[in-house]
Amino acid sequence: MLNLVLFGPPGAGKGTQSQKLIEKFGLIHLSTGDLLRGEITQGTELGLEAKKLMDDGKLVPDAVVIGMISNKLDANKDAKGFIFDGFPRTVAQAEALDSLLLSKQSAISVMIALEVNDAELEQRLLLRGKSSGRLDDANPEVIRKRIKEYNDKTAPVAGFYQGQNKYTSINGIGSVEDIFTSINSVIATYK
Ligand code: B4P
Repeated sequence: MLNLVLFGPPGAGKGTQSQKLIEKFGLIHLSTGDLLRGEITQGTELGLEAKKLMDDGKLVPDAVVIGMISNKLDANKDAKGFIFDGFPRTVAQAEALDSLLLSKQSAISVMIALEVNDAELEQRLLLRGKSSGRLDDANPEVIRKRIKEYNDKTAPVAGFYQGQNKYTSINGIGSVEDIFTSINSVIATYK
């Protein structure tokens, strides 16, 4: 089973590269951001709670996202593998993911981190905000708060996978195709 964690700050290109990886490897794409936005669109109680936090650039509680991922793993028992996009975002989420996969006799194959500087992130997200309608992409102050949340709570997750010798970082600046080629080179060494 090929289980990839795509890692990086908001706007690093995780969602963009995930789309290409799904096509190539036939993996199931699990994006906690997309799942949360789906709850918001449906107007569920969970979605209403999550929206307040997301619009303010904050992370949603661990228990909420871990529960969503657990349900999706159960619903896709025959998958060839998964791309975890935007999850895990805290060390507690990474530990929970390991336990969930272990209970299914599986494990993360590799974490691939996309390295992009803050100025480029801000520019990309503001650009996306013009067409996406996402409130968290529209305001530079909220974008900076998201990057701070990433540095405070999410960046330590890299150390978690480094400890398991499963961490690789690549340059996330350049054309989408060139970055995809770099990701494929990493995957080739873990397949
Ligand atoms: P996400 O939906 O995960 O949003 P993101 O990090 O902003 O998106 P992503 O990184 O995938 O976007 P991409 O770079 O592809 O999270 C949103 C919010 O949900 C979080 O702030 C949090 O509140 C909540 N949340 C989600 N998961 C959570 C969790 N596990 N725990 C707690 N809370 C959670 O794209 C960005 C832009 O860059 C696009 O416009 C794209 O076209 C562009 N781009 C991509 N590659 C490029 C390149 N090479 N060059 C130029 N532009 C590029």
